[in-house]
Amino acid sequence: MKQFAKTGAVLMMSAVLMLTAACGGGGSKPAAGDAKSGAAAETNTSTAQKDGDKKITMGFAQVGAESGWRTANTKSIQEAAKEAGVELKFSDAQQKQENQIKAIRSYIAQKVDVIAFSPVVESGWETVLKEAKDAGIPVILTDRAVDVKDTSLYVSFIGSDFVEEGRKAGKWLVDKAKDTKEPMNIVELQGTTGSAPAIDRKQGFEEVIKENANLKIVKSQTGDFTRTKGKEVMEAFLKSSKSENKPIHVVYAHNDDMALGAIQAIEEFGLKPGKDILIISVDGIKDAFVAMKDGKINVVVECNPLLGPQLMQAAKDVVAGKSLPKRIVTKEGVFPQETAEKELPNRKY
Ligand code: GZL
Repeated sequence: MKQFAKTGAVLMMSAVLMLTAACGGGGSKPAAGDAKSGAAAETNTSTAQKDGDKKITMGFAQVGAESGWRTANTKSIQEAAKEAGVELKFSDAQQKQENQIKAIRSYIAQKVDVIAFSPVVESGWETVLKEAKDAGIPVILTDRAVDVKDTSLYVSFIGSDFVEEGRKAGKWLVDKAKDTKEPMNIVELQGTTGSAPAIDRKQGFEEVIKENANLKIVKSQTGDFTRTKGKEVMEAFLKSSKSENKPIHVVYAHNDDMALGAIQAIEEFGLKPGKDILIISVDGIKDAFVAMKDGKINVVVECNPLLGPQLMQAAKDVVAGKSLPKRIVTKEGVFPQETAEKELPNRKY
């Protein structure tokens, strides 16, 4: 996300109005990629011709299906494509960069009108993005950013400000700890190593908690954004906390799926999540709101996956030759435990 600190051209768009349009018909779950050949399976969502416009063909290379957030993001993109009359070619890279690169190359070969993708990690994209540019195919980034010197390699980046999400998580904890003098040991479940959300959520959180010397990250490890790995890593944290006689007071999970895995580990260890150990999470999937209602998660920082309508509008604009802001930031909130019951019925993912 380093590049965006420089461009500065951030357009705050109210995502809620445009994004609620995304909810509607059912999108099919993408076929899982073929990990052996590395050729991620492609699914085509055919669409009816809309009011005489030339039908746009979009190639979308998705990260994978690693979390509830990702599933909602995929659904939003597929529903919005149908709604917008966009012919969608979709691939699931199973969280492997080489599969995303293969999918982008296949879209270039098929001469699609526009390519969009959520880069699984920040680096290693220059070559394939240059191939798309040389082929005259515009690229729109959604959800996660790339770290490239030449920002002309993509038209726009639509997604959250992950550093700000980390700051929001840190601010909640600093406020929670303001009246205690006791040290609070924090364990961090990081997202996918090298991914923009993992790098930036860590940066934002650390930037804020350094205000309070009692708040210390004592262990930090990737759980790759999945429940399974989140549980495994938390089990290891709990075991070493016992052997080192160093209590864990807070879990900061970079997404809800890892937080929910950590909750299982904490309960199996005989402790009460949300009470013996505070849980801070990011995303805002329904299961996290249920866990908050049950007192097991203390706060969730929202990260909105419903990017489909904004993406389709951006694709139409870029194919029509309109210029796009380099950075489109999605709006999102913070939900402490006490708001969960009231907010739960409003959750769309
Ligand atoms: C964030 C997105 C992250 C989510 C995770 O925009 O890239 O990836 O926080 C998902 O749940 O796996």
